[in-house]
Amino acid sequence: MDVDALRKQAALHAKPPGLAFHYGTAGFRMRAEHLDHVMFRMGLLAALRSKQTGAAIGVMVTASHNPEEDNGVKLVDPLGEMLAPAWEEHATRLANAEDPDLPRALLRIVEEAAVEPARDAVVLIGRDTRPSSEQLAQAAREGVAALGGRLHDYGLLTTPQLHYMVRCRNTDGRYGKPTLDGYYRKLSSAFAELTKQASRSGDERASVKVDCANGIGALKLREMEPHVSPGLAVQLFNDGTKGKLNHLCGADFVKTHQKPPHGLEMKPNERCCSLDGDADRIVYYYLDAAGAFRLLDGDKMAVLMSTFLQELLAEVGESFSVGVVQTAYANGNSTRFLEEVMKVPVYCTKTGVKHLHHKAQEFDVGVYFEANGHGTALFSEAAEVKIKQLAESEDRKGKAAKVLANLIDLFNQTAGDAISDMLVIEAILALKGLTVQQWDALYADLPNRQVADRTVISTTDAERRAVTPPGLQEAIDSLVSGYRLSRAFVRPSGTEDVVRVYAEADSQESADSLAHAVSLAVFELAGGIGERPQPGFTR
Ligand code: 16G
Ligand code: MG
Repeated sequence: MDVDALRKQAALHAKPPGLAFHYGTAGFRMRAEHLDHVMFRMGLLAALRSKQTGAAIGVMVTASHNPEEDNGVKLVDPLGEMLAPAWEEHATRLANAEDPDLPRALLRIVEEAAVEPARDAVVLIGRDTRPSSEQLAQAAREGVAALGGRLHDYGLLTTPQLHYMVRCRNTDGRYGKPTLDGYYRKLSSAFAELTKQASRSGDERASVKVDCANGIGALKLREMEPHVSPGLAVQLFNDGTKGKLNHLCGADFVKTHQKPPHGLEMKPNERCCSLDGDADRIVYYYLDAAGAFRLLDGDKMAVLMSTFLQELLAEVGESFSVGVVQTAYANGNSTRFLEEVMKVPVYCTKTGVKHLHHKAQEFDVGVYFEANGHGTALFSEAAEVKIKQLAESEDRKGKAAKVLANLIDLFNQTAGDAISDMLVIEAILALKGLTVQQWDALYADLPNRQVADRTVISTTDAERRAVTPPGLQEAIDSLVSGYRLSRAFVRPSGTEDVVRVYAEADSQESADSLAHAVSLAVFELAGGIGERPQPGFTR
């Protein structure tokens, strides 16, 4: 390492004094103006990780569903997965090192992680549409170059597309071609194969309205549209030409407020969905005949997908292990339906895709979803090989295996992907001849409410029980016991400076009132700051 050259480069990306940085649930996130040095250093870190693994590493510049003024960065590991936990710690230390200590901080990582500094490094970079993203991507590129790494800059990409590119590059093309065209072709040909078998009444083409959160999803769906248009009409809204990113629209807005996004006109029974700002989350919704808004969130998607996969697996007749992975936010009725009606084993992990993904990898077929719409299905290599082999035969088993084989290609198995999930949902609805209402009717959601408070607490049992402060969990338990079909928990957010409060019960009034009572208990017992929680606020 040429320390003098590095110091000179780093001096162009000086660390602002007095701020602490943390590689959180999904990387670094904060106001864009504080991130220049973080980006440069994540370029350095990606180069080191690449030298250590001998594989291409991804750097994604995005702050997902957060406001347009924010930005962030996350690193993508060789198989398209989230960065390994030990490297999250390296990332945090590197981002916080004072400028004069930077070379030393780098050397410490080289030693602790046994990096071979002379090895080649390859780093793939992608960014979302935020105004700050291009300049921040440039800082990351300079970081990679400062350690002699080779760069492939993909420019504008959705987060899952970057995950896909990384995986393709590191698997000699077995996962697909590491180009946008490769991504569109892989997904659209699997989608076409699947929907070819669907028996829609008449020649009516399926159609879906998509709220793109004024983000990258709009650009990429527009590019993909010609590839899927024979089977699916995609109408784009909030495509970034007028509105502000994630403002009053997008998957996070729709899920937390439980109402439609601005900028999308719905007619009763039309199928609509919302992506988030980097297109790794999706939720569906519609207006019922009475004009009421109905949300189909990650739990509804998990149920539809796992039910369909289970039916196909039963026809194929192999004894693959199957598991569904959720978090504490999963609606209680979705978990009950999966366990009691579908008889699928359900597991609960901490919030954050990396935790769900990790758990889902334990199964031949693992479906994971956060209620907020982030998820996918994973297939073990053994299951994929077997299924693709069975798909060669022309009998009944072979037919089911063919559908499964196409689903394997349609799911983005690197992380949740709104575009891929949308195509999976559309394919399943078409194949099963289900309307959005029939899908919704698989089980009824328990009314629920999420609020936030600024306090300090710690949790256990997949974040479902509070350990500190003393007395808080007892207070929650006693409040919960006053409602029917109720459940509530609190946990510190891993991405924002708040504690999240979740409550569900037999009616919306009860869920709201329980959420408010629990947030008051949190505020009082956990040293809340600012105003006392008011009833009815949602964030
Ligand atoms: C991030 C996470 C998501 C999590 C959300 C809220 C990834 C890729 N994304 O978007 O999984 O649900 O933050 O987390 O991990 P929080 O409740 O800890 O703030
Ligand atoms: Mg996102």
